[in-house]
Amino acid sequence: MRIVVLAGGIGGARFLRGLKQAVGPEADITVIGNTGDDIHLFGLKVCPDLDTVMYTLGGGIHEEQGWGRSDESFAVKEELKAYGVGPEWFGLGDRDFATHIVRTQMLGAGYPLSAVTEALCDRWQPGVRLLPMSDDRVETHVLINQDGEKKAVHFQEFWVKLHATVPAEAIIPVGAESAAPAPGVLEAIAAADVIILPPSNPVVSVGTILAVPGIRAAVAKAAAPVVGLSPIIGGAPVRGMADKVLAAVGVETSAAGVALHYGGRAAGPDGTAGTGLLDGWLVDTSDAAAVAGVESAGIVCRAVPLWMTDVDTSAEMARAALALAEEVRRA
Ligand code: FO1
Repeated sequence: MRIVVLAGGIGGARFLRGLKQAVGPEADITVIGNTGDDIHLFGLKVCPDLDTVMYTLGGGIHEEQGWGRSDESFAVKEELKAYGVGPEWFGLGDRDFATHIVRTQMLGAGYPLSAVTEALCDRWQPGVRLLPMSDDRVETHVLINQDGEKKAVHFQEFWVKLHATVPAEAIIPVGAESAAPAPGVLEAIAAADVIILPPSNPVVSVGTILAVPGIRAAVAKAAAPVVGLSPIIGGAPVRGMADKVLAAVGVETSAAGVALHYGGRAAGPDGTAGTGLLDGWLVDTSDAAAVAGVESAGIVCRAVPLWMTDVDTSAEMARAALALAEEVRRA
C-alpha cells in the first residue's frame, strides 16, 4: 500500500511513528515535508520539520521536545555567545549542528534539498521516503503588530523568540508562489493509495505545503482517498500555538473549523463537486458533537481518540485513518 503523508513537525512526526507501527515494514510511506519553517543561521540552513521527521523516525529525536537531537550538548552555542554572535533564542545543539553543516555543505556543492535530505536519511533510515515539498527556498514569515508597529518576522522568531504572544495578522510563505514541487512529490500524490493530512499545523505546516503551486491541485484530483486528523481537540491545539495562526487566517480553532478550512471533495447536494481536499476527517471523541457539522460539508467524519500519548495510541489513530480511507474509497 502506497501512503502519502503531508507532514509538518512534531505532531506529524509522532503520527508517522504510529503509522509505521500500524502498517509494518512492507508498506510504502512517502512523507512530503514542510520546509517553510527553514531558517538560515550562522551561515547554515536549518530545516526543522524535515529534521523532526528524520530524527523522530530514525531514533535520534529529543523525545520531550519533539525537536533537536537526544543527548545534546551546547558547546558551540556557548562559544558563539562568547563571541557575541546571535541569535541566542534558537537553541542549536552540537549534534544538530553537524546535520546543518552536512546539509549546507551539500547544498553549496550544488545538490538540491531533495538529494541532501535523501543523503541525510541514509544515515537515519527513517523507514519512509522523506521529500521536501520543494527544492526551492520558501520561508514562512508572520506579519505582526508589535506595539502599534506592523512588521514581518521569520516564523521561527514569531514561534520561538516571541512565543506567538503577539497577534499574527497574516502568514506569508515567502517564495511559495515561485517554488516548484520537489522531484517525486506530484508523482507520489498521483500514485498514492491513501493520502493523509496528519495532525500537523493546518496553516504553517500543511498549509505551506499546499501553497506550493501544483500540490493542492494534485491532492484535490488524486484518485486516492484523502483523510485528515484534527490537530485541535476540545477547541484547543494539542500542542504548539496553532490557534494563533488559525486566527490569522480566519479559521475557527475547532475540529470542525479545520475540516471546513481544508474543505470537502465530495459533490454537494446540488451535485457540484467540492472544491476542497478531504473525503474523511477524524475528530477526537471529545468533539463528537462536531461530526454532524463536518458531514454536512460532504466530509465523512468519525470520532476516535486522537491524543497521541505514545506510539500505540498513535498507531490506533493511524489504523482509524486507514479504515476511514477504505470506507470513503468504497463510497
Ligand atoms: N523550538 C523552540 O521552542 N525553541 C528552540 O530553541 C528551538 C530550536 C530548534 C532547533 C532546531 C530545530 O530543528 C527546531 C528547533 N525548535 C525550537 C523547534 C522549531 O521551532 C519547530 O520544530 C518548528 O519550526 C515548528 O514545527
